[in-house]
Amino acid sequence: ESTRKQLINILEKQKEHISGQELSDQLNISRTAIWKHMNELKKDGYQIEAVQRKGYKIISYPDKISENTLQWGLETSWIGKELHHYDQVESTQAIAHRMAKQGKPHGTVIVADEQVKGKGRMSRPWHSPKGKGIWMSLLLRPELAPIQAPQLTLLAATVLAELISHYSELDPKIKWPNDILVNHKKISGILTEMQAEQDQIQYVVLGIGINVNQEEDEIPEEIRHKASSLKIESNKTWEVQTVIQHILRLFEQTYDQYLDSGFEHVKSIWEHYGYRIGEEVKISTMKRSWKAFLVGIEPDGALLARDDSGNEEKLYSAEIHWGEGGYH
Ligand code: BTX
Repeated sequence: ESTRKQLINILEKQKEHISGQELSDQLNISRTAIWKHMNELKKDGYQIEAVQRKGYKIISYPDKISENTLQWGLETSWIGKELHHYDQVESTQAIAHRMAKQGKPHGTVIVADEQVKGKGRMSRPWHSPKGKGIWMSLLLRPELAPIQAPQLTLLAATVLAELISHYSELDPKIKWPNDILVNHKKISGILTEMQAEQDQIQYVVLGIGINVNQEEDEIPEEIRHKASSLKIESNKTWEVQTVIQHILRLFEQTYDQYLDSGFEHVKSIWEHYGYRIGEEVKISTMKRSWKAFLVGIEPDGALLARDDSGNEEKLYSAEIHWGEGGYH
């Protein structure tokens, strides 16, 4: 761990001021070195109070996100070790693909404050206003077969649902395959893109978009009936940087566990949060229209449904009438 990171850790835990001498003892560096670190921290937006004979105390944290601030306090072992932050990009997906081709490592993270061409699935647009959300792509190089790729998307959705559930009173749901809904409205979407050969994934770019601090009038009018933000739903402002760090940590942990022990665990968490799982919905495909009981998900990412006569069917892209609320 870097001295800088240790220094921040100590300061964070401290309720009162801590003296330069004590810091230099704990970190085993000179007081001049402490002083230099303090100046660096101030430059990066930390407000630090220095009181004579008492010492230092953090008054406020930087609100401007940077590669440094994202990496300090990031408790991961492989994800985000290489991390790139941009003020404005077209899409973090495009950057991640470029970096993948340049050979950047598994676990590389791309974060932007704003996307001007954020994209959803099937070339739909993804609204990504400046500083209001998390617009992030993860570059992964899993040793998995291409047919397992959908599991990574489902895994990412469980990570987001778990976090929202842990850090708020909200009741997040995962709408198959991978939208996160709160109160029937979409607050997050996941876009997984893959480069693969016959039987081996070369790389996956996993894009995560989360509406964090938008107010109602900052959601485009045409989607306001079906989209929302963490702030709108929870009535509090979320610290984007901290949320990113939590996501990366929990993603790493869940991913490692998944590689170790398989999909079962992810599947059960997914089904726990699954929107309308265990309920009846209407489904219409080209062939027929029917009432389906949603059973759960399958290892290949399909949604498993059962009809009135007990026949089970795997759905991949059926038109599902989710009913109720704004979301259709
Ligand atoms: P999706 O195709 O499920 O959702 C796109 C649809 O959602 C749009 O057609 C629109 O109706 C609605 N929508 C657009 N913007 C928002 C928003 N901010 N909140 C809620 N609903 C919205 C979901 O695709 C996948 C989104 C992935 C976004 C990430 S951000 C980082 C990475 N970079 C990038 O360009 N995309 C991914």
